[in-house]
Amino acid sequence: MTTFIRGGLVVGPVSAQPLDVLVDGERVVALLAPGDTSLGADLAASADRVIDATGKYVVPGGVDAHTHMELPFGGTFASDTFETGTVAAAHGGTTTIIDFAVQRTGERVQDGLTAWHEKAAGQCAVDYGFHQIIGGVDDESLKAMDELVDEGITSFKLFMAYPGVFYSDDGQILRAMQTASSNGSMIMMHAENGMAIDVLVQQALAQGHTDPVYHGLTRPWETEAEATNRAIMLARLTGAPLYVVHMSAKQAVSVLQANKDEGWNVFGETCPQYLYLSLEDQLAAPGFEGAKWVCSTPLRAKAEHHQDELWRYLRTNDLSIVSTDHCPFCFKEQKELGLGNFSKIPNGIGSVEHRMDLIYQGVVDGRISLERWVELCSTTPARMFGLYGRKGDIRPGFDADVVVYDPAGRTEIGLHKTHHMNMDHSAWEGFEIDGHVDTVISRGTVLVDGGEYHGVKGHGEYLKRGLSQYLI
Ligand code: DUC
Ligand code: ZN
Ligand code: ZN
Repeated sequence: MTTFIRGGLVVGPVSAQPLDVLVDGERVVALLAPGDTSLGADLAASADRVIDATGKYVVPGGVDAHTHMELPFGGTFASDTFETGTVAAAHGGTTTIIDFAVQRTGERVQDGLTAWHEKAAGQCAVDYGFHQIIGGVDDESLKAMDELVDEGITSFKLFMAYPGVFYSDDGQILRAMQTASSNGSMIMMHAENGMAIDVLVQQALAQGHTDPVYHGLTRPWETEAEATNRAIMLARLTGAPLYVVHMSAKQAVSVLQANKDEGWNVFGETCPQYLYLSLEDQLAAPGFEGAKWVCSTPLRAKAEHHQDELWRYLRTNDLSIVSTDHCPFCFKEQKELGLGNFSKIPNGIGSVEHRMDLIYQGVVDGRISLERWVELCSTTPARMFGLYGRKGDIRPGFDADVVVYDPAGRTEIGLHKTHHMNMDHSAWEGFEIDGHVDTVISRGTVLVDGGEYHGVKGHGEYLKRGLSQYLI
């Protein structure tokens, strides 16, 4: 089966060029300048399928390096399964996800990983890999880290937050980093000072402050900046590469920037919610409505001016990646677990469907270039997590994961508009994007065309990842 995508502007991380793309089976086989007849006089006539991309961008499928399908959290589970979440991802032009397998405290790492394989196998619309959450650092889990690298799981998430749940203390973090340093893997860090936050939470509740906005007020930027600095210092001590997830505080990124500038392998990710949503406009919404936007790190105050700085850090590559931290919960019966006590609201926002659009809006708004959009959403996540060569670019030999994006189109986000995530609300209700995902191709198979879904359950394959291809 050959596919010929003609007439579009092929956008990569460094250039945007008018090129035709020839796909054979699951792979890209050639990029051809318009009029190039070296592979045949009329490829449009000989190809099995022709996609006309005239006036459109042809971009590598999105790589969302941070999702949580079915994550157990706060007495419930994230509401998207691998099936529903990857269908939603496909609609939004994301053709690869990297989800977090979970070792709960007291559980064996390998058992947690096996459970994740069982949840995902045969269910996914798009390709998927795993990071591993280490919920209990001990001799056995450190040994498992070495074994997992051989199984294509080359990054491990630790938590400085959530004492009693996923939390690791500094000694445990140091030991895990030493292991990562010796086996070449990446430590991913949830950098918030969980011990300090827990005290602030208890004090707020004791004063009768139960509304969702207190989730943000009890996790001030200092708790993120302090933990980020501590994580970086421990990484420097051990030589482990460090990737700080879901960064929302400009002060935390500033610490990261200083250490990057010194040449350390420390990297940062932010998420669409921190670029567009705020404590005042969403988290402090009347009544219990703000629960929809309870996530950690929290949405920050507009008054503190984080968003412009985060966009700037995306431009300067002090932040390297935009992922979603997709962790959806329904309002009814899930977010409502925290009625009368904000600390019981399950943490998370669903965005896997909207990342490519939301960050493209940054191109329209003049905040980032077209090439940087591709680099942040596809190329760097692929390189950071050992998938480059297959994912993250449109080049001969790469998987034919391609999105035809229409800059003249429009996307209205909302529960009754564009919404395939398994949630009873959209955190992005009312957002409008000056662009549109037209066609989505995964390994040569058309998943979405003109809004119509053609994918099949189980098309998505497990990706055994290599070590990071982004280290200095
Ligand atoms: N943050 C969230 O918002 N949800 C899941 C876990 C996390 O760290
Ligand atoms: Zn986290
Ligand atoms: Zn997360």
